[in-house]
Amino acid sequence: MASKFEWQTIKEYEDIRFEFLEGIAKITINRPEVRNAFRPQTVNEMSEAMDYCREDPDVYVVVLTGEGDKAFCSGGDQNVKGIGGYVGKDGVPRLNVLDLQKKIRSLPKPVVAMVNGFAIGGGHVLHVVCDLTIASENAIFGQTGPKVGSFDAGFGSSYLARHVGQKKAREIWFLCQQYSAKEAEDMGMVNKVVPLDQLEETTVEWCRIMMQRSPMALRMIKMGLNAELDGQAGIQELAGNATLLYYFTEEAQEGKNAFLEKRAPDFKKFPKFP
Ligand code: S0N
Repeated sequence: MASKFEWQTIKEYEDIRFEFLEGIAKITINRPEVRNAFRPQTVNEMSEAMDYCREDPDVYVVVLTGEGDKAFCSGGDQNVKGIGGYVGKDGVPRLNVLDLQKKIRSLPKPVVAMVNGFAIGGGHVLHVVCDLTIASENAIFGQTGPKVGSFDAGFGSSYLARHVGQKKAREIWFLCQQYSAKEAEDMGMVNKVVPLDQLEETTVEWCRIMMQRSPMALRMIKMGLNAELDGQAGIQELAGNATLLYYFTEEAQEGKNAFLEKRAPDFKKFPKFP
C-alpha cells in the first residue's frame, strides 16, 4: 500500500525496510512472497535496527509492520527450518527471534505493532511482545506451532495469557485456529482496529501523541509493567532505570564528587522526603 507519509530510509537492508519519520522509526519485514516469514537474516537485520532505535536519541517510538496488505508476519520461514532451528547462510540453525523478542521488550521506548494482515505463528508472537497493537480490519491472528511442529512456551504463551487470560491462551495454542481483528480486539490483545487504508495514519497519530508525552515517564511505565511479569530480569531492568534517574540527583553527584575530591561525602544536606 502506498504511504501518505514521506518516510526517509535510515539504512538499506535485504529483508527489511528501516525508515524514519518525525521521531518514529519503522521496521517493515519485506518478504511478501512468503507472507513476511522471517529467516535468520531477517531477524538479524531487525535486531540491528532495534539496537539503532535504542541508541538514537531522535527515535522516540518504533513501529513494526510487514510489507503489503496480506501479512504482518507468518512466523519462521519453513523453507529454511532445519534440525535445531532456522538455518541461515552460515549453515548454523538458530532461534534468534527469541533475542529479538527480548530486545523489543527491553527497548526503553514504545514499540507499536502495525498489523496489516496475517500475524501467525512466530509473527503472532512478535505482535504480542510489542507494547501496543493497531490492526487493520483484514488482519488475522493465530498460532500454528502444534500444527506445524513447533511451539513458543515463552512470551508467546505466558505473556499472551496476560492479554487474553489462561483459557483463551490455551485455546489459541491448542486449537491453532485463526481469529479476526475484531475477535482479537475483544480478547484484549489488540488496542485498536481500523480500516486498512487508515492503518498507517492511525499508527502515526498514536505515535505522535506518545511523542508529546514524557519519554522518561513512558520508559519507567514500560519497565514497571515488564517487571511485574519478568521476575529478577524485570526487576534488574527497572532497577537499572531507577539508577539512571538517581544519577541525575545532586545526592548521587555528591558521592562521586567527594570521592574525586578526597573528602567525606555530606549526604545530610539533601532532603529526605516522607
Ligand atoms: C500465513 C498463512 C495463513 C497465509 O495463507 P494464504 O494467504 O492462503 O497464503 P499461502 O498460499 O499459504 O502462502 C503464500 C506463500 O507464502 C508462503 N509462506 C507463507 N508462510 C510461510 C512461512 N511461514 N514460511 C515459508 N513460506 C511461507 C507459502 O508457502 C506460499 O508460497 P508459494 O506461493 O510459493 O506456494 C499461511 O501461509 C500459513 O499458515 N503459513 C505458515 C504459518 C506458520 O506455520 N508459520 C510458522 C510457525 N512457527 C513459527 O513461527 C516458529 C517461530 C520460532 O522461530 C520459534 C520461536 C520460539 C520458540 C520456538 C520457535 C520454533 O521455531 O520452533
